[in-house]
Amino acid sequence: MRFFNYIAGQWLPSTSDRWFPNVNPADTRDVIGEFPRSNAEDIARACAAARQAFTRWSRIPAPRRGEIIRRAGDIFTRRKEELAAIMTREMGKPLFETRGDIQEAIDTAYYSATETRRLFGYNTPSELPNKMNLSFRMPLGVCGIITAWNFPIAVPSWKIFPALAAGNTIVWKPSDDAPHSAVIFAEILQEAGVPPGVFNIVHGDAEAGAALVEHPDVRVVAFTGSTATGTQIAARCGALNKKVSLEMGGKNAVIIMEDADLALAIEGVLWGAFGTTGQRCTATSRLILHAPIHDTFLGMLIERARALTLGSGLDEQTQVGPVINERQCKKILDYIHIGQQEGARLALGGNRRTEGELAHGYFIEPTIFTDVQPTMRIWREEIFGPVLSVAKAESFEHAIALANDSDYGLSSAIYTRSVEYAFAAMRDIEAGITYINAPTIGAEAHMAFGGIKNTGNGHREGGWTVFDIFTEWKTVYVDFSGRLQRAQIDTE
Ligand code: UN1
Repeated sequence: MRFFNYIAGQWLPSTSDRWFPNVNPADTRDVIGEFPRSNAEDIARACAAARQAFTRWSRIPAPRRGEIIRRAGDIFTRRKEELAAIMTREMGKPLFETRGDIQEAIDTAYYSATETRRLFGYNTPSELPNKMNLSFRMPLGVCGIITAWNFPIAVPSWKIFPALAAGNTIVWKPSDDAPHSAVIFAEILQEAGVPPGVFNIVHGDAEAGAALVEHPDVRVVAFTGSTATGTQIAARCGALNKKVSLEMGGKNAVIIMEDADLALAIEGVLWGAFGTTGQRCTATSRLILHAPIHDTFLGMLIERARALTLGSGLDEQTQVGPVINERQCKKILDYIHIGQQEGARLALGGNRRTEGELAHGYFIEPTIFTDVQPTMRIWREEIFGPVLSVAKAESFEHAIALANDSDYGLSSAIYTRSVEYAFAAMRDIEAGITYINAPTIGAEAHMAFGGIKNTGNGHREGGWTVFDIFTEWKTVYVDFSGRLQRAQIDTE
């Protein structure tokens, strides 16, 4: 079956007439369909449609746009089960997770719809008499959106709904590992009443992504993906004077102190490290254990991680699905090899699993390395797979220092019953997000989401902060004095 780009409200093939297959990572015999491998010409068509649609869309009263977005939330709710199965089939994570992914988009739709009544500007006294100073938010125009496959609906929704709410139009290049979910996104927006041209999808790989970044009509690029790609995009956007918002890698640490509720912490670490098969930018990939509980906790953790059920995400029993593709599978196995060579101790897992049905997919066992030193690559580099590196901390200060010894700064967590440790950690951990007695994953739609250091470039999606990405400020001076008043000069 062939799927198409969505441009100006129509389903169109690429002018390249090239296609890429979309394959189920749990069973590569299962080919979902072929999608257009689009080029710069397709991008130009989509941008033209988005540019043309902008004037009308941006002038619709924001709360009316909000009604359309709210309707999209309703349709996502209605199509949740069907869409969850589509997502799981193309990107692997278990159904209970894809349902959650869609719920995050529903929450974001309702949140964004509500914010259309609160796109506040501000006013302030003028320094001159009979003059009023106002500021309000303006949409930018065409937004270029480029996303990853691990949250095929939620993460795009963090960008798409607020961008639309603010009055922008969109060209979206979804991941080529999750293009079918994007097709459903378009169907839903179409049914909700988003006019043709306001929202466009161009499928493809880096060629289409690069063309989108370059296109002169695109005023802001919002990207979620690897730090390597994001950094290149930022460089181009810098040269082209475009606004750019980046959500990139993570190497998220959890600290478990000796006074923690260990049973609770085990649940948090298992979910943080092996949920979504470790393929989240917020995944727990570093575990810092306070020395007094190091051995006990590790024993408990290994026992529980060993019992996790691997399999197709379409099977309701499955706890850990496949990794996304051959390339990632190889990369993760390479890192496991690197960890062993570096001298870390492989305490659990480490292998690709190929018995029975698993032979047809990309399954890697939950893997735990202990005795990891902060200089090791497995401690420093984002692996994006089910691999957890464990280090021992002699004290609270040591734990914080280990957590902060990272080039990334997205999510973090501490398990403790101490008010002193908890509040010091909130202040001292260098990350965009810190959880107290909860895993590193679990962002909510109405809270700012993003990270510091190599994780981002200072922007925050989620919450009202996302409107800083998708709007520009207009400053207005209204002089009703009836005479020329020169600022800074006519001060008497
Ligand atoms: C991501 O991995 O790109 O809090 C986003 C979480 C999810 C979002 C993850 N709600 O982990």
